[in-house]
Amino acid sequence: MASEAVTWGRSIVGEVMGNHDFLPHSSHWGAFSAAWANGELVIRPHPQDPAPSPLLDNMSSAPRHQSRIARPLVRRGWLERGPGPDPRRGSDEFVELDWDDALDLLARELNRVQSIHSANAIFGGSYGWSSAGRFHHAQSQVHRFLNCVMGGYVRSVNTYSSGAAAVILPHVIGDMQRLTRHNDLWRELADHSEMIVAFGGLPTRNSVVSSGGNSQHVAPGALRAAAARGARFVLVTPIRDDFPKEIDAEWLAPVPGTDTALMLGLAHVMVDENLQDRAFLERHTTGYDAFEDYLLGRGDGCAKTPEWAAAICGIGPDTLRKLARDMARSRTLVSVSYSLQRSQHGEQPVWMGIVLAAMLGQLGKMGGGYAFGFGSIGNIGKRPLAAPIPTLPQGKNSVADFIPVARIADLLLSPGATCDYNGQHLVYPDIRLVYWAGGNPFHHHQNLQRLAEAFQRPDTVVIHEPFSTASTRFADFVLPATITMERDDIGAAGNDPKLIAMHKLVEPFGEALDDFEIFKRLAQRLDRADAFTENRSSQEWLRHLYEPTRSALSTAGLPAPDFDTFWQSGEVDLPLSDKPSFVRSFCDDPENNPLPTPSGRIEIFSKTIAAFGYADCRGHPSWIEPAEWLGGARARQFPVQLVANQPAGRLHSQLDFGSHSMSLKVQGRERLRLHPSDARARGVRNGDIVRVYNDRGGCLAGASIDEDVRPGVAQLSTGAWYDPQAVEGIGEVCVHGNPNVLTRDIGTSSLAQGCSGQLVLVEIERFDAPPPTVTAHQGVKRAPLPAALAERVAALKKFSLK
Ligand code: PGD
Repeated sequence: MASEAVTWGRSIVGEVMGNHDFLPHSSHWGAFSAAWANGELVIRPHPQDPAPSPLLDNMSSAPRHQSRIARPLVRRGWLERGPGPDPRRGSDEFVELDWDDALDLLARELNRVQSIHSANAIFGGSYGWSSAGRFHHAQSQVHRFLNCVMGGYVRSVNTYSSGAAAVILPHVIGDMQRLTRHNDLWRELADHSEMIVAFGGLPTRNSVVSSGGNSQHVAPGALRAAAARGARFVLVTPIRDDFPKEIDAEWLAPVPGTDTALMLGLAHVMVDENLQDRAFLERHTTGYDAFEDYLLGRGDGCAKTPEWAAAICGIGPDTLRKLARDMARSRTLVSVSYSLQRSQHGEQPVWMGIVLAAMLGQLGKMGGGYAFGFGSIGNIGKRPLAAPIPTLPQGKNSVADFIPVARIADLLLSPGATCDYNGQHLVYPDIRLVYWAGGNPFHHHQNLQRLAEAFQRPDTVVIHEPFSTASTRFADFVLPATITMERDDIGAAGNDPKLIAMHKLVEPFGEALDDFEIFKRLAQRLDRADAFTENRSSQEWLRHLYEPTRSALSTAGLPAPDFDTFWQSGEVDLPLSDKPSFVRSFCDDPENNPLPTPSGRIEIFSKTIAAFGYADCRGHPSWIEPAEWLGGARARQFPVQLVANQPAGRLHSQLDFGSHSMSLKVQGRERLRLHPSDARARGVRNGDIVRVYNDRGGCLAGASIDEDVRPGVAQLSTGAWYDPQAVEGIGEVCVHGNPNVLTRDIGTSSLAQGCSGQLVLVEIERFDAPPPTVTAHQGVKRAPLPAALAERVAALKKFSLK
């Protein structure tokens, strides 16, 4: 073990603050140590983290926040009427039950659904980031429970983050995980790139976060090093701050959602001026000719000239010409962020970015080529590990049915309907029970009003949550879960060089239990405890999951401390792989290292995709007009393009009440940024409350006037806890500023059906009435169990489980 790690661990374990030890722990936004003192967590970032995240500040008040759930809650209407669709779900009151009663009722309901409708009627996709910690990872726990105890569940595939890319990339170049997680891009950028053209920017607000942990935030340092060496950054984004302010960069602000047209304009210049690398295209790609026919308008009579592109994207043709020439002259990295593909036809810019990099002939070269998701999440661009990290086995799912993750409302609303997906026709099963742990669908899904309707359809909805998020209001069973600080765990992530001993920092709130413990007690009631626990306690699981890592370290001849030593010292350094990326191996020797695509090459034209016959995703990248963009007819009614992107003050909706998150709000509401010209046209001043609306819904937000936003564009990040209230004169709006009341619930295309929540057309007006109080953080409505219902609970419990 590295000596620094030993020092850090020991000093933390030994250091006393008042009567409290500083103990190591980890989160998606950084490793830290903390002590629980005077009702607050006092937090110190990991000493080796060069740029700790301010998101750590959100955690201090979390353990005892008023939105914590102390006892199991069951919805009153469910207790009175039993399972079944119910329009009151979402607005009903909850009653408190003790754990035994709540779990007895739930075990009976699980048993009922499984025996009458089968495991195909249980939706356990349960999407969400939950918390760092490899054992208590809520999604893994719920999947394991449903597989080992219930015989399976209808699952979801892909993520809200990168659903479009995950499906298109394997057709074009290879698996997304391998492409994004097996490289050393931050170092290459610092040392080699001459020009970085970043479509969607390189937002450090996003790269602070990594699922599972991010003990070292390397992005700011790498960007500074590249800038100091003279690297040139060109940011193609409607919002200038998708990049650190202090580093010089050129800002091109296109009409949102038009990056593919812009890239086609660049490609046209390359052909026109013979700047493309024909030898690279010849040896490494397939289908270039068909694409060139489209580019030059040989088939459709429309050449994708810089003038054509400029009319769509709003960046002048001369600027495009110069940019294309400069890209061809320099060692250029074409970077495409996650955000670009989180909108209708989001597959296209991901694909077109690869084509551009291939035309430049720079794929596989140090500091050049193509990057996807670089800056969108912390561990992309960091070297992968050469040792396994602890992983909870999830068991075997015997149910074949699945949905692309963002089709949840369609699934619940339309059993029996079909959905195109990646060449398949999926049929939505009839879902009777929804089980969620570790996610907040009433933050993350699009068109929340439609989702509310969808959640009223199943017989029963179950959620495990530490906090009273909006999603808990739409459940029948709300089971209080611990937060990571209330339990021991192991922190690790695929591209992070440290395994962290996550020590319990504080006693659980109220009667909250770990997800594992809740599932164990349910499994006992269903006579499947052994299948779920394998007769291990949670402490025994930690030791068990640590062992493969220890053994791999030992085999590699590296320091491999036993579990107790690891636990006491606080961390272990993990080795990094120095294998070249598969793209570099392919580029160096394409004949011997073919890509995992049908042709073994980069597919500029994909016969497979063309054969699917989708109008919204053709055989080569193309510009397809989205339904909601500033150049379309709908913009006459709703003339502002809202960018609903990731928040700077928190991860998604997590710890929205935390001090850093709250410090970025305006009058306690989510900040909406808009250009001075748009504010002036609407009589909006800095700090005003505004109503943001379209024909789907509306929300209130706090205005912040800002030249860093393109005219005609506004930005309202996701994650403010959904707080719908009836407001006189305008009907129901989210008074807190959740943009997903506005977004459209459609897939990116028939190919990937990814989340398309990033862009939506809206109108904005000043809200002059007395502003309604934001209640989102106050906790769910609950009451003690009334006597009449206590009798009903007793009666329900008499039904045998068999
Ligand atoms: P989180 O806020 O991280 O959001 O959606 P996601 O559902 O992941 O929710 C995690 C929940 O888990 C929190 O409520 C937290 O309290 C709970 N939790 C934490 N630890 C535990 C635990 O140990 N046990 C249990 N049971 N619960 C726990 C994020 C999703 O939103 C994502 S990934 C993206 S990229 C999307 N982005 C956009 C977007 O760009 N634009 C729009 N309009 N919408 C989006 N939604 C998506």
